[in-house]
Amino acid sequence: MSKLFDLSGRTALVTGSSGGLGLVMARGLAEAGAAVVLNGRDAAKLAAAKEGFIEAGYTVSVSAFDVADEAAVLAGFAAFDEAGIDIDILVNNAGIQFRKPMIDLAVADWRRVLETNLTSAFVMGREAARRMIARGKGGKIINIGSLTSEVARATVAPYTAAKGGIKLLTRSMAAEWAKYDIQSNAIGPGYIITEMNKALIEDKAFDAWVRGRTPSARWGTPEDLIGAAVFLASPASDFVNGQILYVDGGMLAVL
Ligand code: GCO
Repeated sequence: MSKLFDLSGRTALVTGSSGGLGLVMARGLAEAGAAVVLNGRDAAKLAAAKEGFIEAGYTVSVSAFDVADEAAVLAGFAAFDEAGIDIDILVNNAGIQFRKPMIDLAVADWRRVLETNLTSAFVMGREAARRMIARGKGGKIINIGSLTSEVARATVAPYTAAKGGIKLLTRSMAAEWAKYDIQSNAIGPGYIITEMNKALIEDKAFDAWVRGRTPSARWGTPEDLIGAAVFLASPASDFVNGQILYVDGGMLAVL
């Protein structure tokens, strides 16, 4: 196998990985050889996810903390330091959705989405980069954007603002950390079949719109993201920095 996509000897932390896209990307990174650290808020769900990795023969550990809580993030990284766990690859995947017309939207809900989907990526990125820089061996940061990193959709303003922010946070990370051999990029998933999108998938009109609007004429699956995640985590992307790689069946490329 080509070494280009080989992640053996690396440790990857994937936030929000007790389920959904995070769990599938973590599995993909493990399959490419990485040791993975699963993260989420629910220790029981994490423990269940960990079992699956152990059964598959992967190297796995778990770390339960809320990425939107700075003190919890600092404690989480302090625990990694203590345990001698060096994060070489950080996937800032944790995210939430909250759909409401903007004229009815409360500031508390706006903040909750911005903090979980954008501020967390900054804080996690900062803590990971501080350590990558100190170790002097570079690293990989993969943020999760969205089609809404580029275009808006009614009822999801805070999510859209956060994902637009992810695009330029990713470039800011590249601007400041590329010289330390840290590559910061993002994946922009299109419409993917996940729990978060359940209401959209079950809405017949929306489902028909997605299939009609997407050149590939289908929803994406979480597995569709693995190739991009492995690429951006691996030596194959060592001169790629500040980009968003859209995995959207071509949706953003056409009207
Ligand atoms: C929405 C969805 C989003 C999209 C995704 C597209 O309400 O528009 O919940 O999560 O699925 O981000 O890239």
